[in-house]
Amino acid sequence: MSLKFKKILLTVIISTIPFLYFISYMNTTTKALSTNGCIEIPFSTRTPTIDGKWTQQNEWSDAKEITLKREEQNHTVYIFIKHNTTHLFVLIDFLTDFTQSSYDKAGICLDTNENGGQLPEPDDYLFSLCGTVYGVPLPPEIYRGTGHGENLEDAWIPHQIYNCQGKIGFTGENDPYENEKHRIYEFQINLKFFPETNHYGVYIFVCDYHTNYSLLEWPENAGGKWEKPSNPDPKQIPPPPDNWGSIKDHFIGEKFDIACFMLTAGALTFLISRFRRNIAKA
Ligand SMILES: [Ca+2]
Ligand SMILES: [Ca+2]
Ligand SMILES: [Ca+2]
Repeated sequence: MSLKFKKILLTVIISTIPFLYFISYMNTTTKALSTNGCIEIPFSTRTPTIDGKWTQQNEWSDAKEITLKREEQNHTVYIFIKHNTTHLFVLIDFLTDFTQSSYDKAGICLDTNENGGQLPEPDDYLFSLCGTVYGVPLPPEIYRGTGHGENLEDAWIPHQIYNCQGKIGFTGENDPYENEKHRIYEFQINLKFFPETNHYGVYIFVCDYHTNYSLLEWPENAGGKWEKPSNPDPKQIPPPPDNWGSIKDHFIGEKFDIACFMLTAGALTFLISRFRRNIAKA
C-alpha cells in the first residue's frame, strides 16, 4: 500500500468520525418524553454552593433559566439548571412565596432511562426538599420507583444516593430578582450512578403550603397533584413518568471531543513517523 493511499484512507476515516457521532447523537435525541418539553442544559465549571440561597449574584447566571407562572395565585418561580457532566445542579427560586411554612416543598424527578410509563420504575428517582422542623432545614429525601403499587404514591420507596445534596432557604440575599425574604431550594444530584446518556426524563415541582393549590410544575400542566388539605407527602405529587419532560446535556459532546482528539493525535503521530522515515531514506 502506497503512502499516498494510506494518507487518503486516514483522511477519509478521520472525516467520517464526526459524521458517525452526529448520526448517533441524532438517534438518541428522538426520545418520547421530549415531546412534553425539552430543556437544553448548559455545561458549567462554576459549581454552586448548595446552601439554599444565591451565594453570589452570579452563582446561577450561567445556568438555563425557566419561568413558571400561576396567574390566579400571582405566583412566579424561576428555575435555574446546569451540570458539570457528573452532577446536575438546580435552583428553584420561588419569588412569590413569602411565608416560611414547614410543609413548603420542592422536588425533582429523574427518569434515567427516559422510557416514561404509568408508574415510577427502578430507573426513576424522586429528590425532594421539605420545609423546616423547629427552624432546622431537613436534608433531601430520595425515593426510587418500584414499578408496582396500587397508585403512583405507593410505587416510590426510600433510597439513598451518595453525594446528593439539597438545601431549602428563606432569604432574598444576593438574589438578582427579589430582595425580600422568600423560599429558595438548591439541589445537587449525583449522576454517576445513572446510565451515561445525553437525555434524561425530568419533572420539577414546587409548592407553597401557605396557599391552596399553589403547585407549580415543569412541564407545565403535567398533572402533578397537591393541595393544602391533603397529606403533604412529596411522593403523592409527581404525575406518571409518561407526563414528564426531558433534559438534554452534552455528555456525548465531551466523549466526542476526547475520541476525536485521541484519533487525530494517533493519525498525526503515524503520518509524522512515516514522513520522518521517508526523509531518512532520501
Ligand atoms: Ca447557593
Ligand atoms: Ca411558604
Ligand atoms: Ca423510567
